[in-house]
Amino acid sequence: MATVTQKIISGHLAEGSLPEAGEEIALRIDQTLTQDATGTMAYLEFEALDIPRVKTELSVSYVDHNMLQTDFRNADDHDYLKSVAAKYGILFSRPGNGICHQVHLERFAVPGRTLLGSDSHTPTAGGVGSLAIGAGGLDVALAMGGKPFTMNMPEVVGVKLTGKLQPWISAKDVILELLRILKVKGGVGKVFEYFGPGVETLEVPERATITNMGAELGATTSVFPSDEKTGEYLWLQGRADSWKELKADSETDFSEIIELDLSGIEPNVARPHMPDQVCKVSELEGKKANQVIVGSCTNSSYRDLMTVALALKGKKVHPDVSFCVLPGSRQVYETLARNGALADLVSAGARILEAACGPCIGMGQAPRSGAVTVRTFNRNFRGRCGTQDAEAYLVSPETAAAVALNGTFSDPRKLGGAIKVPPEKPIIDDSMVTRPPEDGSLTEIVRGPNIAPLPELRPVEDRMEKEVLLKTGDNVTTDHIMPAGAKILPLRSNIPAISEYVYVNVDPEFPKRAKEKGGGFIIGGENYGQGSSREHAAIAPLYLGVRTVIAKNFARIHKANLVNWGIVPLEFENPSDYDLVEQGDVISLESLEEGIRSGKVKAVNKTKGKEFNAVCSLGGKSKEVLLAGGSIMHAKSA
Ligand code: MIC
Ligand code: SF4
Repeated sequence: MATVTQKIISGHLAEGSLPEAGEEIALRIDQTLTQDATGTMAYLEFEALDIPRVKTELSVSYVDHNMLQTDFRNADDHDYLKSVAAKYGILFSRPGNGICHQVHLERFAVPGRTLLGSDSHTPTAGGVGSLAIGAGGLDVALAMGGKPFTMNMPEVVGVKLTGKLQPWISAKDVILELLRILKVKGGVGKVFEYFGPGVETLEVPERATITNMGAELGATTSVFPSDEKTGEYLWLQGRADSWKELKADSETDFSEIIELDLSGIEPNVARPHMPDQVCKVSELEGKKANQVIVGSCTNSSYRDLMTVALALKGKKVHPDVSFCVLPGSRQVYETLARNGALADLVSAGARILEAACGPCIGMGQAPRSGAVTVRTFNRNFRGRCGTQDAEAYLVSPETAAAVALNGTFSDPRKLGGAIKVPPEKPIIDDSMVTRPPEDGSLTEIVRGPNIAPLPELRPVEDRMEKEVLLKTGDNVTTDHIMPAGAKILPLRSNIPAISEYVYVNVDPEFPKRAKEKGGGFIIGGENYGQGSSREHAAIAPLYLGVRTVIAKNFARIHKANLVNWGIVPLEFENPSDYDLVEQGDVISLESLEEGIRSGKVKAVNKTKGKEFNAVCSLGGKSKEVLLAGGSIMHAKSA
């Protein structure tokens, strides 16, 4: 008797049997995906491992983030990725083919298989019953090399769906409802597995919207069962052979059950500047909006864009609104183009962008200063849209259509008769996925001048005495630590250059101070490092000399990234000791090696003359990796 999650995990354990939640496990990985913004690092790391060809069933390298070609940098990186893919046996999804998660769901995700992706929204593939997990690039590089992925056995929370969504309400409203209840750290250490009679009322793209944004709960992943709807979706994609049925045996296998009646859900919106600041759209009725954007890996499926096209057909968007649409994949783009829906969107006044992440990661379409921007995306952290003082709101495609038409927040149910978009046979054309040659060994890797070598790595020092360079509050995101956007993203393959932007929107002096002081500590609150999987939020601070972060607790992927790069993640044993430390204090840690092994480190605040204990809560394998100075050092010493 087991849940879908437990079944997939037990079938993929590299050793032993299913342990208790919280214990370290090693999971065999069937598929990997990378995207360009994390991929350049992941492949530089893969090259460093010196393995001739990937050992996975399938590895795909996508180009979807760094798509603005304002100078040579991004284009050079694309060519680097293309050549690496050919050399090592990786499929290369060319720029223009779409957002990694949308394309992977359509073309490659398989029920019951494991997928590790260097992007936090990899769980999108959970929409077809794949166990899909986001990780740092180094973990993905190791998985491509055939190494199992180390993580803690998650608790499996069952989300029991009953009822049926009302017209004009959609999957985005469901996941926003969960975020309202559970908040951005409500899912740490958990997998959310959906079950119950409501499941069959949701099509795969809707399920994928929900699993995608489970990342915002901090969850390890989210997964739906694989049922007839999954079979139908895969059949429409010409992949009926990939289907197999997969469901939980009984409700009693879940560690906890959350019940959600779909019939009672209303249009929701996440207010600035966190995805869990959720209220009902009706509470904001009449508030003026300057920009509306439909797209991102959360809401860019054929179903979503078709819904918007039908809602806008024959109408015009409000003249005060800049309205943009980004299809999630070339498949969605072409299908809409051929069935006329694209013409309806253009005629309504939409600015159509290419199939990519685009404005979701601040790559263009930054709104005007002080703007209210309404997006179907998954993250609304301050400044992520490219405008520091803009207010970003997250909504469903239905609500986005209503706001675009009215120029103000308005309940989509007022748009009139219900719209239903049944699944349709899409245009299938994989010609923008380049397959690697049988033997890539002679392929020459193309390296532009923007590609810099990896920083120097060394084992953890036994004694550290340094200043606190920065003290942050709770829920600090990796967008705070290592911002993205059109100016900074092109530096992803150049650590010395990108390190100049660490914490720049929080404290512009941070990089200079860190260098002047020869490195130091960062003190964090709860859920430190939530959000994206970008390992640059570990590597760039490391380059500036940050070798220990002491926080109340950490988000999963960021903590793993710190360990992978030999940065010590410590947690205050007594959370109130956080108050004992201020920026500028000198902290000393003695006998760190022994402390990491035993799990407890004694810290002395020399400035305040106070002592406190810090916990190093890591499994045995992770401790070894950390002490060696990170995964690359560990792999080399093996
Ligand atoms: C994001 O949505 O923040 C990103 C950009 O896709 C990141 C990856 C990255 O920083 O490259 C993510 O979600 O992991
Ligand atoms: Fe791209 Fe945005 Fe999805 Fe990240 S959240 S993968 S930036 S579309």
